[in-house]
Amino acid sequence: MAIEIVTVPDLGGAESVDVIELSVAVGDSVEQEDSLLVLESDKATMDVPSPVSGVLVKFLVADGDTVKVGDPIAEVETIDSATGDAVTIETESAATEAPVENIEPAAVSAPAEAAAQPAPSAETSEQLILVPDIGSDDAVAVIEISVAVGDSVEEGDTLLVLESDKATMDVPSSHSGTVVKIISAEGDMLRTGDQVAVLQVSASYDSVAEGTVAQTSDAQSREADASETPIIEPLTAKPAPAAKPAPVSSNQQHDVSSDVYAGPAVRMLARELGVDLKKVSGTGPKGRVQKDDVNSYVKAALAAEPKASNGAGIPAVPAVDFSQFGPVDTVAMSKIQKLTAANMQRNWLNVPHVTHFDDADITELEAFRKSLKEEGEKRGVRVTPVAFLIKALATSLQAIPEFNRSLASDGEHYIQKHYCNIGMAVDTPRGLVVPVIKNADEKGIWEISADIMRLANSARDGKLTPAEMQGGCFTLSSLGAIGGNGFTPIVNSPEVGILGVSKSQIKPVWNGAEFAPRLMLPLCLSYDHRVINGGDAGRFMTHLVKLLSDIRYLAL
Ligand code: CAO
Repeated sequence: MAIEIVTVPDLGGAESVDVIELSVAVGDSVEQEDSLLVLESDKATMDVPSPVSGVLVKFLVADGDTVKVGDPIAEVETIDSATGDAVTIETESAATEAPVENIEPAAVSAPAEAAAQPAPSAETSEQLILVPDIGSDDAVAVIEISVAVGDSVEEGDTLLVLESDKATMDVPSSHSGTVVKIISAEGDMLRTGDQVAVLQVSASYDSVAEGTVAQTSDAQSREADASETPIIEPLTAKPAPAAKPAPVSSNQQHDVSSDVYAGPAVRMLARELGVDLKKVSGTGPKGRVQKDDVNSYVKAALAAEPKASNGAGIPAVPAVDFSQFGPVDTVAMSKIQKLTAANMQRNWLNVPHVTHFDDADITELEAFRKSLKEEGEKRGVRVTPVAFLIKALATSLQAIPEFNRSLASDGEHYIQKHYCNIGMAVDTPRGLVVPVIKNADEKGIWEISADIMRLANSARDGKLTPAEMQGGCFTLSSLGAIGGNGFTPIVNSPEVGILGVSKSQIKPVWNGAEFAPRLMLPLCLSYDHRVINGGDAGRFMTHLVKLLSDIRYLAL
């Protein structure tokens, strides 16, 4: 008898690791490099492969144990490499005591051939696979059926996966063969000994491997539905090593698309992360999927996500390495800038925008505004065109209440507001913020001007309270002090309109008799075309222009 003691290999610097999975059962035949168990450190998992082909005699560790380099972890009885004969191990199993002379000559002399290409006339029998000892009397749920009827499976391949409150476990096939019936379904609650599946197995293989146990052979009459045929209870003893067919090629092992070679810990991780294990390439022995494979898959998926979609199936702008063209810095965006970016994109994608343009003649307004300068200094208030714009907007919202609405979330109603708060975009070093001038319809120019100064200063000092930025009905974005002929502002949804204001300029305006120099203020009204139609927008803009061009109307 030749027993190989398997020890913990070099752990790559880790002092100790945990045993997180026993990948085979005592008595199982293993090929050289087959994973015996899985170890896990803080950083990685690793399979411990069998150094030899043979039969697992015993584990010297248990799931959950902590081990270090050189610790003995398993005993594997080797196969005589010169003859291919198994070195019989001492167990209580009748099957494992089967004398070598009971073995079919072909299986002994050319096991690989026998396994890979069974004789066409070989008889087959059915093998019922039961739930192994799950260490508890409680029923556990079937969370995954890992094979389909017609699939070829190798002994040890996972047929289905069970999950209790505490752990998941693979139910391995105790035989090699073809799945002819799956008895359990996903969601079933199973106990030790419950029926799982029926395999069609080679009778010659079984007569050798299982020795003393009778099998029903009916290869000629076998139909896919095994329910019509007697089912043979599985053997408890494991096949003698020599009787195990030589392993099929790795392609054959993985020619079944539904066959995922992964342990319970990996399956649990995949489920937690919502990963379909069939899409993960295994880098472990024989393509076994390991935790690192699942993690790499998730990382790759996350990295690829922006390329695939930008929220509405829109292709994202490709990333560019600008440093190839010249020196660059990567600067972190402020919280406000990130929020603004997200809001702008959301509003741009959600709102069908239309922008309506007009000019208001503010020659008289400016003359009046300038006349307020002295009194403003006494009051400590500076009056700019923005105060008149806010007052004119509030008045226009009352005249054309369609602009004081929001679309209800059901998309089938709108909310008509009976209050009038005007948001004012303020340019600050940290980014764009929009404080709200409350009840602007009830305030005069002095009060509105005081609000503008207070809120603009708070905004620039980063001292706005959330309440000062809430409740807006409509937004004003004034770039008049900066410049420009016009722009198309983005609606600050769920508001339905925003007024962009550009720099006023003296322009020649035809008065019916001649061109007269007038101070013209460019106005740009963007609106949500789901709520506002072009007629509403035209009426709103005309009303606004009238108020600004003749501020006496503001007093009415
Ligand atoms: N045309 C010409 N001059 C204008 C003007 C216009 N449309 N609007 C304002 N001005 C003048 C003012 O009269 C003032 O000049 P005086 O002192 O000689 O009277 C000067 O520009 C400076 O104004 P201000 O910016 O200090 O104050 P304001 O009331 O005009 O604007 C505020 C306040 C908060 C709206 C402004 O400072 C601001 O931040 N604007 C940027 C808004 C923005 O970023 N919008 C884009 C948002 S993204 O869509």
